[in-house]
Amino acid sequence: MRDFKEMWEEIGLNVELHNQLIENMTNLHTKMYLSQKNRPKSIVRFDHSFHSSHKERVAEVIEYRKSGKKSIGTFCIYVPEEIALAADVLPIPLCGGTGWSVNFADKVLPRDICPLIRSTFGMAFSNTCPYKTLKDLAVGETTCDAKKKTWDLFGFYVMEVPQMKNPIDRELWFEEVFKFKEAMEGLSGVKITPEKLCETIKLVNRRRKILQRINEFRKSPNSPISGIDALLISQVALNQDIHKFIENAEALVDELKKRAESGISAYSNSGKRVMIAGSPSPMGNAKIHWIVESSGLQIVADESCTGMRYYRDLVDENQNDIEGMINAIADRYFAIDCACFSPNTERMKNITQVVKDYNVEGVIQNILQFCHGYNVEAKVVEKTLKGIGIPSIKIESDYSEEDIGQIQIRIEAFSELLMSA
Ligand code: BJ8
Repeated sequence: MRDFKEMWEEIGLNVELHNQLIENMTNLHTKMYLSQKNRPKSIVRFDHSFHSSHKERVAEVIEYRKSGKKSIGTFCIYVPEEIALAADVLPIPLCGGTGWSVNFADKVLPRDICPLIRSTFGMAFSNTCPYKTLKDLAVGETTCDAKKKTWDLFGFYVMEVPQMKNPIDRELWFEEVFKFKEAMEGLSGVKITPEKLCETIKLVNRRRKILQRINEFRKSPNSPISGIDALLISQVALNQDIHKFIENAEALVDELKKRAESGISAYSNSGKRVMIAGSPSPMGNAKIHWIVESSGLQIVADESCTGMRYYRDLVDENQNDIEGMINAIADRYFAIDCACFSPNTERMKNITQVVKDYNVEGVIQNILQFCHGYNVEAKVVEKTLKGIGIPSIKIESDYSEEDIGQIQIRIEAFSELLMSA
């Protein structure tokens, strides 16, 4: 097995602290993922990708950059990957999901902001994020207040995401996407051609389509894949080399097809079908998914940016010139229904549709602590669900393990309520 110590030292990591982080991630993976009884065999490819995110994947990024190619760090699914890739710029998602790193952020950021931001910057400040020095530009966006003020602090490039969905907002967004294209060309010195952009639009769509196919299986009464494993796949999708991910995901689809035909379920119980909705769960965070499924419920849909919000919509592939393509990209990203939009009626329509399509019997709103957008919007989600006869529960939590017991009690009570409904 390759020893990565030298590589970590070369990119400036604090190897001692980084070893602690790796140990923490390994323990989490063993406890939450490997403890499942009936996983598809090809899921080991994704287990491997989880572990390689600070090892082989880092080596790949270093290799990529050796030829002078550029990379950017991103924190949100509003950053159009197609455009970066078309300029030969590699996007690397940097959202932190580990509770281990949150306290390291406290020397610069307030404690009462969401754990996703604290974890991300905690890794950066403790020199345990391998991608900290492997990017030429950090690309932030004006979604929530905590994020946009943090980008200011560090002087990041910022895309202005409008907060409403009127025609004037769509115009602003198109300009932002166009400016981003110019920024990527400026960074890499590579002019984006219609041919190249068309190619990367199709490539990123392929990743979304394969995620759609994997998640289609969850509509079955005997889902061949668990909700926590579906989360793992989504997390890996954003981290792994896109071609490798598609190859691994295709192998998984073949296996899921066979399992579905033979009626092999990932679950040994017949728990109620639930959806997780709300804040994202970046790699390293699977706490709520794990509690929910180990309490006997089946997560059949995930309405978050580490779920269907990432793969639901595709970019139109039928445009011939750059302007048409940028417009198509802008439209696709403008359809994202993040809670930073007000009003967010699209999200309510989408949730209602998913409940129907996936035969969802109950919804768990997973709200990261201090994520005011999703937290306040939870009332509207609850009302929407009530209107269609679907019970829901809101869980507000961070990345720590302290509240696991308390959440377990609430989820078990919710499960009983669904059983008696
Ligand atoms: S499109 S959800 S990835 S902004 S959890 S940092 S919102 S306080 S991550 Fe997000 Fe883009 Fe929206 Fe998705 Fe703020 Fe909430 Fe923290 Fe968040």
